[in-house]
Amino acid sequence: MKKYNAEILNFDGTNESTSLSISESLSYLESDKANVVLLDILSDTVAESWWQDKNFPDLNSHKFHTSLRATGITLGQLQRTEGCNFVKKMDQYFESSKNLNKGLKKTKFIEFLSQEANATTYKLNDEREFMLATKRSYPRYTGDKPFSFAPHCDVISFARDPELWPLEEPKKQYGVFLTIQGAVNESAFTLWDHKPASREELDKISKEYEKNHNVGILNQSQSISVVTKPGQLCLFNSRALHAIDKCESERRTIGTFLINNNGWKICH
Ligand SMILES: O=C(O)CCC(=O)C(=O)O
Repeated sequence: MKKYNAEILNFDGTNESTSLSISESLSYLESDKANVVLLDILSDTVAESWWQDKNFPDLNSHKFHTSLRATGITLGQLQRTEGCNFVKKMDQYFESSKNLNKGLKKTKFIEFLSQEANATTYKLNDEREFMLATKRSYPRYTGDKPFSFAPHCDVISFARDPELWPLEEPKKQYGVFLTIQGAVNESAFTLWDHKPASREELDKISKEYEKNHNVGILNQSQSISVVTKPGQLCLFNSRALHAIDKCESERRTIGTFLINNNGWKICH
């Protein structure tokens, strides 16, 4: 497997420059030998061409994270749905994934992860596959909150309606995003050493942030803040809280999640 210039970052402040493949990077994360891995996989011009790929759908405003635009319905949106709306929303999600994945499978980003992580599409059953990836755009943010993407975590089992949610907790889940363009103010990606235990805790943290523009527990947690460069792939444990600093000009990324469930599976 191809190796890339790599930076390993840890909550205790230790960093190491080395060279790693995607599979090795995932193993480092799984064994807690790394908390964040950065890989220089592309030049900025090639990264831009991956963004321009016609197989991605158009960007839309994000329903819950309003200072973010993304392509397609994401699992996070589905996880917030409760009660009688849930079945309808789930049907919509899987219908849209089925349609969008036809194109997404042909994107360079998904071809790359499929080959280099030996990853396949995560499926609920033969009929229902999870969406593969999104493009994300953070437009210039002029509000008074510190983040363009508020502190959150991505855990496939964290649904608000656990009775209806069809997924058990998988063993591991990692976020993977490719930076296409940074913001002028060098807004960073921050990962905190705090993993909410439940959806309820995550919702409480989100409410606290909305109210106070600050989250108490994060002030006491170790963290890693990094300004990712165009063409750089960032891999991290998405169960830990993470956020994107306020962007004073547009920032763009392409990303998804990898789940270790008898081999790496892609879902978003
Ligand atoms: O794509 C990004 O900029 C941020 C990644 C992130 O926060 C996520 O994937 O949950």
